Amino acid sequence: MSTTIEREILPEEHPIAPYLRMDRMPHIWCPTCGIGTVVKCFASALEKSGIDLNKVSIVSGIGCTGRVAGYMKLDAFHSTHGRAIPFATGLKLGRPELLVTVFSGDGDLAGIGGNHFIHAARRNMDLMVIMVNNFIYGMTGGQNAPTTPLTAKSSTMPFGNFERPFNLPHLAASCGATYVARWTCLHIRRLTKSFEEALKRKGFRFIEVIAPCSTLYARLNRLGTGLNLMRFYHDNADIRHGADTRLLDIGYQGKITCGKFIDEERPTFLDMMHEHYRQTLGDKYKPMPPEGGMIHE
Ligand SMILES: Cc1ncc(C[n+]2csc(CCOP(=O)(O)OP(=O)(O)O)c2C)c(N)n1
Ligand code: SF4
Ligand SMILES: [Mg+2]
Repeated sequence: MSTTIEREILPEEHPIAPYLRMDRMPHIWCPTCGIGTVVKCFASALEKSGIDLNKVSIVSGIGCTGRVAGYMKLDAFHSTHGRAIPFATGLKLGRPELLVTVFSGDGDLAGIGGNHFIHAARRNMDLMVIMVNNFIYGMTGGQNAPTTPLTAKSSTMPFGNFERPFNLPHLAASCGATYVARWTCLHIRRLTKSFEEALKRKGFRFIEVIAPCSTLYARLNRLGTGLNLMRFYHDNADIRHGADTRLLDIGYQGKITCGKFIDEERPTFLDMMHEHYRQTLGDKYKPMPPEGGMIHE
């Protein structure tokens, strides 16, 4: 006799339903895709942090991951491909009291949006950037991304990739990011804790999450389903906090070094700007909008 308890789960019963636009469900993601897991961890971190959700906004670019902004019940902006960071930068400068998060894919943030990424890190722009790295352009058919590991197959590199991929934690750290971490979708508790930590910090915080794209990356490389990739993460993820970011390259089906690599304080773009104008203009400097103050209250 089956012991399964069958009952209807109402949308409002789901623990993260209050953080989602349930009227947009069902979502577009494939079975065993990793993006939903990252959303769950982010929602849990928001809940645990106790932050006023009216002060949190989320900006995405385009892609399967880019859909996140449309599904989260926050002030959300689904911007154009590669432009999540400049959009978020404008938002932060115009409304400095907001906690601005960016949630997008590896192609969006490191491919077409790569230039914006490096400059936001260089400026220590006060943004929390979550990148779902599935090693491929998922939404558009599995094209090679700047993260595709050497020799891995993609739809545009059917005989295997021969371009050297980015080591993104190293790119972010060497450009000036003040918080840098990497996890996989399997590390749900550590990832949630990292999100919580980053939500409470200032400056350019970058969290890379290695996630399965079961439909394209896994299929083109005959790696099985998302579950097989989760097993792979289990056997091959190596947690090394504070590891030298130069050593974090990811080879095809190789070890994935995870952990928190950078956590340091440095004045943000806005701190630097206010200080500079205060020094050069003295009393004539009237910050607009008021530093840290509410514009509409
Ligand atoms: C200017 C522009 N160029 C190209 C595209 C097509 N496009 C949409 S999503 C995407 C890739 C998304 O890849 P990634 O950011 O890794 O997201 P994923 O789907 O893997 O989550 C591309 C090339 C577009 N929408 N706009
Ligand atoms: S194509 Fe890949 S990244 Fe996009 S929803 Fe499907 S599994 Fe996820
Ligand atoms: Mg991708």
